[in-house]
Amino acid sequence: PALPQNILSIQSWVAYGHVGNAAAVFPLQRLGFEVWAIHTVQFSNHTGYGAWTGAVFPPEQVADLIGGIEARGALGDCNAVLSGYMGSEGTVAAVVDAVRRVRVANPDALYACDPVMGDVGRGVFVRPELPDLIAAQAIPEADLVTPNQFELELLTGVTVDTLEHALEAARLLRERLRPGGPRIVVVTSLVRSGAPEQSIETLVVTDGGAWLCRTPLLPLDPPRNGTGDAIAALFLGHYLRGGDAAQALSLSMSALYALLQRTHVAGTREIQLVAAQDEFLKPARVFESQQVG
Ligand code: PXL
Repeated sequence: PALPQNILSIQSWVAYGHVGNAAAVFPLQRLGFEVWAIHTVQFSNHTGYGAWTGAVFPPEQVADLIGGIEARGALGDCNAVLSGYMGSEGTVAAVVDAVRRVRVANPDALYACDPVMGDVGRGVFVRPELPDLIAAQAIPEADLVTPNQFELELLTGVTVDTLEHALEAARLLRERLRPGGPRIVVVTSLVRSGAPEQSIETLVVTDGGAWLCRTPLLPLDPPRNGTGDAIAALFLGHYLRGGDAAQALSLSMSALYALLQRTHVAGTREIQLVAAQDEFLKPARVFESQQVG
């Protein structure tokens, strides 16, 4: 049997609950990947609670840990790098440097960048200098980006209220991803005119076309922290497993729906990442992707 693929995931860590690496590592492992997790912070819990303890690690630590993996001769075995919320300027630079070092060892390694900046309800929730830095430094190295609707608007300047505008903006963003890579844009939490009530959509745009996957909107209030981190991990994992973006969209959104449904029924503040694990690989209820471009 083939060895598992390896994913370097550079994200936050929380002891209690599930955001960042604590939302990404387990789903990826459950999909059969080896995950090399580098934690940019270690907090007691996610910041959605308004209070937490713990520490932000110095960004230089990322390069130090990459150096250690490199010294094991393993960097060439890295199939993909995944990054999420980046708390500071130094973290953006450290992640981009890590991607470059991985690509020296394995030019085929993918970089999946979740450009975490904000969302429709809350506006920009990262430090004000981060959106421009992510746009200038991380996006041009990325092969796969997973902005939500708000982040897509911020990155492109296009107001996204229809499917046509979402497609236009996603195609503009696609052009800014790494030349020579697969250039995949995944737009999450899409709410637009013309869509059925009480639904939420995810849009994928590739060089081979565009696909939409619609799932029922669950009344989760507040929206659960870590949802976006789980989406990025599930999409990357299913994409690396099958190499087909439309299929990865359907499977990852079906898995995500199962996870959020379980969370809704449980009524917990944290996503039910462990309890929903049987749904990650082969979700019981499959929402199909439909081609829209
Ligand atoms: O989900 C993104 C995220 C990452 N890291 C930390 C967070 C959150 C969201 O709440 O608190 C520390």
